[in-house]
Amino acid sequence: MKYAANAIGNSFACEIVGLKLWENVDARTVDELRGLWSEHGVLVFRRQAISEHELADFCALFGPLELTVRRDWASSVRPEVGIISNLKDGTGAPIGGLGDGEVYWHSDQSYMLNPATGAALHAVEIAHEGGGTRWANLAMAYEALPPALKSAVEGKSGIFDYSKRLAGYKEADRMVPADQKNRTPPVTHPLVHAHPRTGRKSLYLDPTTSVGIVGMETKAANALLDELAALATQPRFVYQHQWQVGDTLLWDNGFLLHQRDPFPATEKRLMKRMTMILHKDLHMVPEGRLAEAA
Ligand SMILES: O=C(O)CCC(=O)C(=O)O
Repeated sequence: MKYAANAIGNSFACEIVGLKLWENVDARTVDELRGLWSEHGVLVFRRQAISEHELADFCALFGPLELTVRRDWASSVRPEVGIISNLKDGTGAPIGGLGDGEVYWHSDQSYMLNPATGAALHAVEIAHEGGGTRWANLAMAYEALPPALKSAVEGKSGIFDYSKRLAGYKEADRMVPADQKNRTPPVTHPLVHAHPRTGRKSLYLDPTTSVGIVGMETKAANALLDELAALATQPRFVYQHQWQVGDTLLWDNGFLLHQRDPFPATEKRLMKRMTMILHKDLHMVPEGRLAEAA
């Protein structure tokens, strides 16, 4: 299929021009897109007028779709689609999750043993003030680490705990039921991992869930994790997306963090969100162990 892949400004993100996601995307193109996704981390497809089924079917070309953990955020049309919005229905109940607040730098599912690392957002309604989303490239950050920091993280595993993220959430909207918490005991993932095909190395971090480093004293570990997160989210490693209605954006949580700015409650923002289980032989998927076994 014919399309162009253009770098967005000076950033690492890439815009794919010329594909209509509601048409059949052939296997060869999927393979090429997978390669571009692995290289760039963020792929942007603009002006996509697609239904939830078309969005879900496109995303499923890259890996099995995960049902959103928050069943109350799931679309009634296609349950794998999650609704991210501050809008309310006719009874005043939220139609989806995450409200209008800031969403701190994080990597989705870092607290899971086997995180589903593929993600997509499709913009249906956007905020005209605030509500911008940024991605930080942890492969670029790894490459730029001073040698002392590179050797400090080499061979180390971080400890990731969902309870930390929950403690940071202020809105009832973001609270997760106790049974979900019980299903997510602390896990470990290597702080450095490599792409299975290209060998490119990346950090794997999540400031909203990381609580330590295996075999390191907690205070020193957290100081190191804070230093790495501050370094990795410097503007030179960050792409800020300028949302337009119809944007469909894929990102890879295996080597990216993301963050969202708050926006005024008077704005109306509606995003459709997908999660894909990417295969570890094709993508950078962090290896997991239960923390108590580490
Ligand atoms: O609303 C956004 O732009 C980002 C939402 C987000 O952080 C997520 O879906 O994980």
